[in-house]
Amino acid sequence: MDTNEILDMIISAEYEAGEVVRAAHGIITTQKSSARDVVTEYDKAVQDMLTAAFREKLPGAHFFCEESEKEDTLESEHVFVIDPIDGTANFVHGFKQSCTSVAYLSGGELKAAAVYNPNTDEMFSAVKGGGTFLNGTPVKVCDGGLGEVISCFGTSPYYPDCTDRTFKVARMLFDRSLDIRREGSAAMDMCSVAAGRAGFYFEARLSFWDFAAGALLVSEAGGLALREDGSPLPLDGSKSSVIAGTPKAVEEFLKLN
Ligand code: LIP
Repeated sequence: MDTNEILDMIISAEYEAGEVVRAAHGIITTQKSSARDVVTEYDKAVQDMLTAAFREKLPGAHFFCEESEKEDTLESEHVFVIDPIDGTANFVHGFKQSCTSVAYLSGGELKAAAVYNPNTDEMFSAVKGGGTFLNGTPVKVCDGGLGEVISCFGTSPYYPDCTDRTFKVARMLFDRSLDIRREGSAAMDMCSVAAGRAGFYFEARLSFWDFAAGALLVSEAGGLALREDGSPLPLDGSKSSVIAGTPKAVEEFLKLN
């Protein structure tokens, strides 16, 4: 399978998983690291659907998923980084801003990504070097710097040690941007940047499965996705801060911090 065929496989599996999410009811949560950090049967069901679909077509594939053991095989030929439901709190509480996020790596490099929001039927996709698409239509980041855009931010609610930093940045973004938004899904925030809806996004700490797909979608749409100090995002599975936005907005942010 070439990268485009692998992306088609990811997209098809995400559409199928979206049917499960749309039909969700009587959602039961199980606490993980805190009352804010929960998992549902739907997270696990979607993850199992995706891994089964990918294993069927690529038996030697490896997985780095939110709801299972993390593998240290990110340098393998076929690796799928999966957040089955990004924005779990939104999903549990009925906010229609959650998605399934899958990034495909080969040899340690991001090669393809697809993020699907079943609530809005929006499929964001990209292969490296091929641009970013929303439901098959090309999208690009918007123009302008912080003063001309909406900025998004995440609150890293699983990490209380990030709270002070988060709201210091959020206040700076509010002062310098047209307005701010906290959508509740890192992957959807990065899709908003890729589609030109938002011009900047910040989150102080995320897991690899939260940002892997969004990073490729933003960069293929002409934006930048980096650590908050401007260094490249890690692709080794480690957690990281994330900034993503138009080149001008990112440049402004880096000068301010
Ligand atoms: C969530 C992110 C969100 C972040 C949360 C959490 P989950 O992912 O999308 O932006 O603020 O801490 O990481 O846990 O819903 O997959």
